Amino acid sequence: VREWIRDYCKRNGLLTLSVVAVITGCVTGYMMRGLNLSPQAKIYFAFPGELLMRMLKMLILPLITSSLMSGLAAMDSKASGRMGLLTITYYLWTTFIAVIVGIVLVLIIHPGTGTEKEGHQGSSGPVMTSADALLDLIRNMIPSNLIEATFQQYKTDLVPLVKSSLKESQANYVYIIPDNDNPRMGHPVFLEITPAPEILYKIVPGNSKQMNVLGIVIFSATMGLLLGKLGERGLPLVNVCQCINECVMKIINAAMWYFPFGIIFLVAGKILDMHDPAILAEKLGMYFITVLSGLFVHGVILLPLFFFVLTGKNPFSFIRGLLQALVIALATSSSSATLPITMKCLLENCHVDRQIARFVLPVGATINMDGTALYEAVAAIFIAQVNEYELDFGQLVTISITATAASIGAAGIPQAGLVTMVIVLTSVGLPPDDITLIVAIDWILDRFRTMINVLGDALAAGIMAHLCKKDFPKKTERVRTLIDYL
Ligand code: DAS
Repeated sequence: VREWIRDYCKRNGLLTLSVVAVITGCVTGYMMRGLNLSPQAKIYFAFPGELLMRMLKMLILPLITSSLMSGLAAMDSKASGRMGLLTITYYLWTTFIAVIVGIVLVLIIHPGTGTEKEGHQGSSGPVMTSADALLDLIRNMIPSNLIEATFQQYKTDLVPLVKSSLKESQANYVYIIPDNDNPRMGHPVFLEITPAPEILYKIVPGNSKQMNVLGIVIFSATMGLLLGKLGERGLPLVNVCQCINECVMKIINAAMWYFPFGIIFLVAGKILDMHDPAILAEKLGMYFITVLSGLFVHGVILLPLFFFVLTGKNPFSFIRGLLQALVIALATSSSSATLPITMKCLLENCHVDRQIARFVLPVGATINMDGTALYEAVAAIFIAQVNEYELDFGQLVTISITATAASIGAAGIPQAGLVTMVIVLTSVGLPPDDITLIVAIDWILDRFRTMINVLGDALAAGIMAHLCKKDFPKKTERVRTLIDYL
């Protein structure tokens, strides 16, 4: 028995602790809601969880740049070019399939009928149009400052300023764009002001320069490919990147023992902030079920099916090796922040080729978001149904394309998918401020769609590792078949 316990703790100790931590966080959060803590006390209580998020975010820039630069430089350009094409094709294909699943389900379940919009007024603030969002998406591909580009914790000093200016307008939700140098393109955030006795507020970071991990990926991938072409001359920098990559993975191993502790406070802090569940159940129950069932169909049926068809291996034994990453994705609702753990699970539990994991994962964490694409399509059609606005077939096609594009632009940070949804809504003439109908429960759905995002990236790495093994030439026929298939 002692042997078994020791072996179990070695293999699944951290995972078990993390799952127990999520459950403990939920229970603690619900139990503490009765204490009616002050906003300040809530911030202090959630502090260990904030440390966890900062630890993970600290690792993203070194991990993405060192993985991509050393991974791509070490590959011969023909192989990495073909693998890149295969990976991008697969990502686009699975994201589009996720959107179709979402559209079919929301048209069958029809959650938006009979949902009156009582107590919902449009926002009175400036609204970011889809053109703004699209421009912001392209802008994010060329980061003006790589270091600043990764993450910025949103400053909460904005809220007192906004609260004072909001009382007279009494708008339920307001878009605030506090960025002075470029007000229309800066940092749109959603402030959720519920007409409760005291004002409850939540800041959802907008789609803006603090989120262009996409730019870092493009920069690092380009550098990696160019380094590979330099041959001998590029080796010193490739070695530096490999050393950084190894060190980052060691830091992750050390930091991981803090995660269960941080998860408890991260989850409990979110539950403390949550609105009265009764309000949610009354308005958005069916919508919530529609999104979750779409994510289930895509994540538990379709993605494993693709994995089995393309590799011939059992997808669920592969997924078992990813459980730690999926729990972190659930706890942090950030696929970029989960990236270090996903990388560790792929290399150590799933034994995916390091070179392939280093390329497929960082690219996937920024542009491959099946869960987000599905969610944005469902949310847009739900909002149309609430507005009794009949969408024709052409508009459904538009939604499927814009939801795919918007998910590519969404960064892997909490509730980023909520912001890029502006593109989807305005593409079919829906009022973007109707996002406010779903903001209240977005933070819960965000966790589940982030899990599917992470799962999609990791399964893609497993598929590419199978198809793009070292003996490339022998697999050419197989690769050809896959591209035809996709
Ligand atoms: N939370 C995002 C992620 O990290 C997904 C989203 O916001 O839709 O993948």
